[in-house]
Amino acid sequence: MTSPTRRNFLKSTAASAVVLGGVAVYWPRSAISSPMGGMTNVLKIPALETGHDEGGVQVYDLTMQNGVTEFFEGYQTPTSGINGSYLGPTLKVRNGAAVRFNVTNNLGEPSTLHWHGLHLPARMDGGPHQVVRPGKTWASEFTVKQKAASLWYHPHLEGKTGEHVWRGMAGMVIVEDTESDALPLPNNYGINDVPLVLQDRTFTPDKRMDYELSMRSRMMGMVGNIPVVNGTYAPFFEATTTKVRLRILNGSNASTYNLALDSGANFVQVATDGGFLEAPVEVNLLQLAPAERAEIIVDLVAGENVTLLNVAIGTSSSGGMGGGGSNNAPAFPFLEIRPATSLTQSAALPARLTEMEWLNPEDAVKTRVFNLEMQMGMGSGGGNPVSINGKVMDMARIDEVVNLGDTEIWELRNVSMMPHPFHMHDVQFQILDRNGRAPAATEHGRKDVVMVNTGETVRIIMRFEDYADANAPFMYHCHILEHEDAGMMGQFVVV
Ligand SMILES: [Cu+2]
Repeated sequence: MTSPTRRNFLKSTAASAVVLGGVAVYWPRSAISSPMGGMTNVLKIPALETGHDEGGVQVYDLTMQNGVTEFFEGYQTPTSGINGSYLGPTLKVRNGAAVRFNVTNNLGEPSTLHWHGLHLPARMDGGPHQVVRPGKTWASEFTVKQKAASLWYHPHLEGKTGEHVWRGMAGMVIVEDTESDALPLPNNYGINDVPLVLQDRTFTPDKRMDYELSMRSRMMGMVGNIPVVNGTYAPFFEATTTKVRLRILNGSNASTYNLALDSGANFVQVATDGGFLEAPVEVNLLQLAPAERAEIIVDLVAGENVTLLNVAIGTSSSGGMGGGGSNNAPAFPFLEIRPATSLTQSAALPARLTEMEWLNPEDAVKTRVFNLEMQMGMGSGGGNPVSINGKVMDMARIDEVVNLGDTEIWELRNVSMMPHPFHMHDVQFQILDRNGRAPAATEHGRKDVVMVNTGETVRIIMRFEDYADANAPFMYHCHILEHEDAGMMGQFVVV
């Protein structure tokens, strides 16, 4: 389905191209049509919620609710959000702070709210066991215990996560600490420190975004054909400083984005899923799988517009289905950045951002193997389309038991015909290697999602500190939400 588009780009004579890691990347400027004749809508910035103090606990009131959102002028699209009609506020928390998230469910149906990337007790995680019934409020209370990072939150109801996220329920979490306070990075929220929730949605002719799974989307995940950023269609952002920091979340259900600037210029990545890289990394292309985050710094020139694109990627070297098994989206613009004619000078980037404590494979007491599997022709055999180690998610089954304090290696083997973004709850991990090769600099940091490509074995290492509870499991799963909903998920407890 994507191959005709790719062929068109390959034939284009006006294409810019780079080769990165043996993969050719194209963004033919003339071929990218701006939606509806231009990027015409001001980028929405989610409200910043810093909570209020109740006896030393920072309290955040969050209400899951239904509403309508005007993506297209004159059309009221039914959606769901948190404290609003689509998406939710950005929650700012501090390392070391006691926090309480009061989650009220006004959806008229059960849901949950999961704190993706946060290190907390399993009972506070908002996973499929922490169902919030309609009309009820669930309090998630814990002490923030991790470094500065851009995290997020979204529903995690068994079998319904894809639909609930699709309707609009998601938001970002920003953790700050003394280290992030001290770094000379742009940190003026909404001005030069901008959250970008990247998503794609499919709209009907009357602009509803119905969640109806086809045979294809059951297998490949729900992929839309209209990009939205912070719930904004065809957005632009007016910048006033020479550097902007973009906190980017791939908030899609199933799409992998390959981000570049239309100028082909480099930008600087400063953070991965779980916080700062040790040092800034300069790139001109950044791949984000579903649920992955990155913070990047973009240099701007007064009066010169620059567009953040999703670019098309040629995957001729990849095995299986000629690369057609990937969910790489075709080329399109996400966001036009319009610098003012006069910009405030931003500080130079520091050479070092943080110090990582690198986990040593020799300290690992156990290696667990996770086979990521798909079965084609599910109609004939009646088997489940996706599984991990031959098993489909069972809420009543604990798959793995981990000992508190242990360092472990998890060996993720993709034996299926498409890439799977693997996510684990509880802790941030580090990538040891991909098929024996060291990870790229862009993912050499704290991670909670890792793309495992077809035929690839990715080894990750983590240490299980805190929060032992034999009766409350954490999840691990594919973050293509339709795979998760179909049971590509398992449970572990820390004891
Ligand atoms: Cu998957």
